[in-house]
Amino acid sequence: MPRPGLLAGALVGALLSAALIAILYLASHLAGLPFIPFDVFDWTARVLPGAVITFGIDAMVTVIRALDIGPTSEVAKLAEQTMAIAGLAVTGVVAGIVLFAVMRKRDAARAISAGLVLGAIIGVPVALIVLTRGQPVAAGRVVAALWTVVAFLGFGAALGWVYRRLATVAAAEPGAAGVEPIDRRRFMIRLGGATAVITVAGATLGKLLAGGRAAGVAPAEERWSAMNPLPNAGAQVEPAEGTRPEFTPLDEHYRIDINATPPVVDGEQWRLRISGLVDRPAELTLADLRERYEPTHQLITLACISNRIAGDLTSTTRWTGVSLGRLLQDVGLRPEATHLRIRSVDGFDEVVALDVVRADPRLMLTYAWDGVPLPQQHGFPLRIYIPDRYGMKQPKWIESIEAIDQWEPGYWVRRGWDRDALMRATSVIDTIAVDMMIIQADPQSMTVPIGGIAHAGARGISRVEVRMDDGPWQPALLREPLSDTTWVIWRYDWPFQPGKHTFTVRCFERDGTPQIETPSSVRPSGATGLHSLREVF
Ligand SMILES: Nc1nc2c(c(=O)[nH]1)N[C@H]1C(S)=C(S)[C@@H](COP(=O)(O)O)O[C@H]1N2
Ligand SMILES: [Mo]
Repeated sequence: MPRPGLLAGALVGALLSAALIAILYLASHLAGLPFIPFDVFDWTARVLPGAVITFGIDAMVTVIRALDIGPTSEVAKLAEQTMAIAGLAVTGVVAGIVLFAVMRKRDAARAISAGLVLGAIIGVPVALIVLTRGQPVAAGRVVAALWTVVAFLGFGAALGWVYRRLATVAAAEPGAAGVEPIDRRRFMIRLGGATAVITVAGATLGKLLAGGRAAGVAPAEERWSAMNPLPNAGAQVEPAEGTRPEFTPLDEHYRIDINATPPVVDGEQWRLRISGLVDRPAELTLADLRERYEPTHQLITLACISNRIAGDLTSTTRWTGVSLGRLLQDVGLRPEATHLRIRSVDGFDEVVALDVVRADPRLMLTYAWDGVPLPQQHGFPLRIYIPDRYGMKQPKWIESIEAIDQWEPGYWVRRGWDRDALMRATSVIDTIAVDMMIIQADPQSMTVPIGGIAHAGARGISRVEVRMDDGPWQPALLREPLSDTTWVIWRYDWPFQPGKHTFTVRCFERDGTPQIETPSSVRPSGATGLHSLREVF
């Protein structure tokens, strides 16, 4: 009587891990537990060498851009989540194969014990990951770790039980050839049906629960942008048709961070701890920050250092918060303090020099975007704004600030990225609005509006130029920007000429410094190079 084969083990492992994933998912929404595949994925991302992570992200962005399947940051998060879940599914398949292989030469009656051992071998390390992660867990981290062990023991026991059933079905009819395979098949079909029901029910229910309490963004009509004209409403230069929105709708702001799902912070429980080389360490509530200090507002274009030339990892909104310089007066910095170490609930951290803090009053601890509390995925309840730096220098979900007396590398700096991460000047062609061709006084001469953005952190843009093919650089019109820290919308009305043409754009900073034309990749200091678009007319 043949024992069930390794292929059967793989199949059973796959079915049971699908059910396990659905149960873990449901539990995460039902009981405030972490969704374990995401926790393991996030942990892996933190322990793998920076070069491997960068390579992975880079490959992912290349694929997303090549396939043109949607906003890079959203698709990338979805891809990460898929990888996380696939990782557990693969683990389940391997576990199935291993158990079925191990049991071949053993008494089938001991399959459940063997399954439990296997469950513990997977579950205990995973539980340790869950236990030691810094993320806040609503149900408590110990509960989450225990739940992890229980879930994997359950998985292992189920695997063992299925093995024993398959083996005994075979053993029950010794010699009765023809009976045994059908029974096995029937059992497998039933198992498939049962796991499918669990998987679909768990996933559907979990999804419903997730939707029910989505930590959404405040409704559009409550936002600052719905109630106020943009400060440049009277600007002379109109964007060319097809230029991106000058002010990014809140739900379209790009998102980049090291979490498969954003950390959930309870705003009531949360405190900002200020400690280290200060005279009066403090613990501030969100209400303290909002009420004790005059709010500062700033329209800001943020960009990710991983944004490629003409990429979509950059957005603009209105930030509101407390001047950090002002806040520090109240805690009384000791003379030895030279830097601030900022830590976030997701294990992210950065170190900012006090010279930088003192040099720019716009540097702020931010609690609102577009007039409403920070969206969960953008760092609720508190993030920092450091003018002129890429996003990697600007922690979201801040929990503590410690004054220290030396520089230390932050999260991405330790992983090989630029220690200052000053934003590069960049310019992009968003549109060549052929459909909007404008007929001039002389009907023979028509112009096509070409437009886009230019941005150089807080250094401003003084000039944008556009070139057709290898022709001379022509000046573009600049729209008055939303502020001195946002991108500038430019426009060039191109005298139409039929044929194939390549358009290239370049910009100059406020002080005349030209954008770097030599192409370089995003790592380690941000992309440089010019953006070109080719069009056939
Ligand atoms: N705590 C925390 N803060 C973080 C990150 C992170 O992973 N964790 N990512 C940084 C990076 S790389 C960028 S580009 C910006 C993006 O901010 P956004 O997602 O709100 O656009 O957040 C920064 N702050
Ligand atoms: Mo970033």
